[in-house]
Amino acid sequence: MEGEGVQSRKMLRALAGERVDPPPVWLMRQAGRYLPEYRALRERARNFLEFCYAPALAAEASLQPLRRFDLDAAILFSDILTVPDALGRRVWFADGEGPRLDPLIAEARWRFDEPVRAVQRLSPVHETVERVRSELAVDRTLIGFAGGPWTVATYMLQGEGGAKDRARRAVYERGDEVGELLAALTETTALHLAAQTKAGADCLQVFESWAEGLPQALFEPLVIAPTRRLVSRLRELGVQAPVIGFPRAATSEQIEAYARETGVDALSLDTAASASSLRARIGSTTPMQGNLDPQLLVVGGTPLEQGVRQVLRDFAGGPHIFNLGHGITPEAKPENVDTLLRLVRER
Ligand code: 1CP
Repeated sequence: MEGEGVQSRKMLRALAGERVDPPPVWLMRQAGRYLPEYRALRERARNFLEFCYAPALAAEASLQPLRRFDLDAAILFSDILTVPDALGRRVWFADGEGPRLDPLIAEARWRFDEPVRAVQRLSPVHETVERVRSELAVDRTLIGFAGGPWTVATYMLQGEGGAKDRARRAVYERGDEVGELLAALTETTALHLAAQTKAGADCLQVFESWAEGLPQALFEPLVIAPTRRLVSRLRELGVQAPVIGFPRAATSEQIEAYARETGVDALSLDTAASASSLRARIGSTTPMQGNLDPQLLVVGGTPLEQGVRQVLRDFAGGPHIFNLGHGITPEAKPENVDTLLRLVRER
């Protein structure tokens, strides 16, 4: 029926190639510390991973931004580092320092569990998806996600985010083992994403947050090939949901190759990328998401207004999902999100 059911999910229409006007909007890290209600909820779990594995709390965190703002989509509340945890690696979140893991590169023999067993451990995350879908309005899209294999591998290899120097060194020094790690991550991630769609996720985003700084010779084996395998494995598993790829801070040549060769259905662009010049390279039909500077949600005012208009102009050549170029920061002001929504939708 017109206006009801799945057809009314604007983000899915944009992902199917429709130029929806005004574009659907969601914001990376829309659930998070900039919201006082998130900070209160977060205190109810002993640590961050426990929070991610508590379906009632995680579902509430996913829904909080939609209770406050008229966003077109909810994103599962979880983290990309649940996958290494499920693979049996130790993961913890030091307050104010970001994630930490026991680094594989310090070990003579790399051990991690079987993908099928790992994904069973992620069942609380899949239950969160089910809970969010059951509470989410029928016209809102639900996004499932995981980290890209290389991005998650960098955390597993060197034990933290930031500079990937030691992870890259491992690629040169222990290439076969890195290949096995990427294969295990690709399979686990495919099973994890398939379970999310089975639980009710409408579309999927693959966060390749550490696609940056790779030499040309490594982008293909570390980013493109594992992503292509991930997407084809998803299709083999019967998953039809569209997949958005986010190759953050890759060069425009690399983003173009990623768009052409991995099989992703849509591209999420980071803050520095230019939608109009990428459109000139890869055509007007690929849905593109992005890419307002998250700092503008801290600053607000005229710079925010100019930034929103600039993004709308830059993405006007094809299907667009309005988003940030990277996650919201804890300093963002919630009232600036209201302003952003008003600016995107006013005509
Ligand atoms: O309690 C807290 O506020 C801890 C901060 C936090 C939050 C809110 C972390 C730790 N993870 C999350 C949730 C999260 N992580 C979501 C939830 C859904 C939403 O968007 O609202 C998502 C999609 C992620 C994905 C994620 N985690 C990425 C990819 C996106 C990106 O930012 O590039 C990455 C790289 C991570 C690792 C991670 N987990 C947490 C932090 C602070 C980080 C990044 C730190 C780093 O290594 O630089």
